[in-house]
Amino acid sequence: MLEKVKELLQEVEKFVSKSEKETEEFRLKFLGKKGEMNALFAAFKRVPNENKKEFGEAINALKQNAQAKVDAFKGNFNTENENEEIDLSRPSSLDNLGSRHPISLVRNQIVDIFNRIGFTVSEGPEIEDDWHNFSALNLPEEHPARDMQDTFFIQTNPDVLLRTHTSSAQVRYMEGNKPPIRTLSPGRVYRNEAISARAHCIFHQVEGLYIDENVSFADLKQALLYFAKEMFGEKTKIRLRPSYFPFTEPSAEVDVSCNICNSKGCNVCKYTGYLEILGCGMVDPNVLENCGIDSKKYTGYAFGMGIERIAMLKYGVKDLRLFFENDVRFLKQFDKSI
Ligand code: 2NM
Repeated sequence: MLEKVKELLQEVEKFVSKSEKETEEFRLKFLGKKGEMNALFAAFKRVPNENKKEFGEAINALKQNAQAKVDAFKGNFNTENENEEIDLSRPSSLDNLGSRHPISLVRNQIVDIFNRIGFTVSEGPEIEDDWHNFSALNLPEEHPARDMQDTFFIQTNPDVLLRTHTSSAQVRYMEGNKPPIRTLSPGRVYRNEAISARAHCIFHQVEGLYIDENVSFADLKQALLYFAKEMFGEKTKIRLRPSYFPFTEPSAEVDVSCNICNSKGCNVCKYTGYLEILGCGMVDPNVLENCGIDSKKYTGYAFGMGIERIAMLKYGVKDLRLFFENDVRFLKQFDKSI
């Protein structure tokens, strides 16, 4: 008798259910009215007194284990598809796929375009020091960007700040690499600004840097024209206006032709036919020297753009705050491709 109980105990331990039907069959076999347990409890009465303790413990353990198995497997299977073969190699349902954030979509697109002409991505820390964010970039002591008004500093230490541009990553890249350099630094930047439809204290930039012998302003212009055509369409034209940045000389602001009105003038381009998309220039020799690059041998160009601004133009988004609120009704309108 005891042998039989031990065999059943082993059977219970080994049992793995593959369906709701198998679980029920198992339950009936052990715990059903005409099942093994009831038969064993009936047999218990005929067991000699001296064996009752051992036998009783064994059948109680068997019952508990059988019940535990039933509890573990019950309700684990979809009874509607009981007889269907399950194809484990089938791709899962795509119904609830999320979408990429528009800032990521535009950043990936910009990175892709510059990858094709030899630029590779180099990122840097968002928490920076004065040297990498300001001094190395030729920003004079009295420059307004250094002001508390514009930059988030760690209260107790003016040498710990949130980077105000991704150029700081490029300073780090120049310090650690020899020309030729072709690098692209996308990332989050911070400025102490009042939040509105057109400004935010946090936004995203992509900056590019190319350093080699004989790099010229014409090279810069050609690279930017290529970028504008890839980003906004083959017919796109660009226009450069003289400007000023502490880290480049000469410097320029770049406009692209408005493809909403074909440069005829509309309310998006404020009836100018052009939209400003980036700033650029030839890297100031002081910046090269600060980063350990011989400015007599090498020249370079650099450019920087705001990803939000390009995303607003590309998708017709009127309020920058939408990019930071993560309202799914906004986000689900964008590309589902990965
Ligand atoms: C801009 C405009 C002009 C720039 C300069 C550098 C560096 F690190 F090489 F000096 N990176 N990016 C740059 C130049 C950025 O953004 C509007």
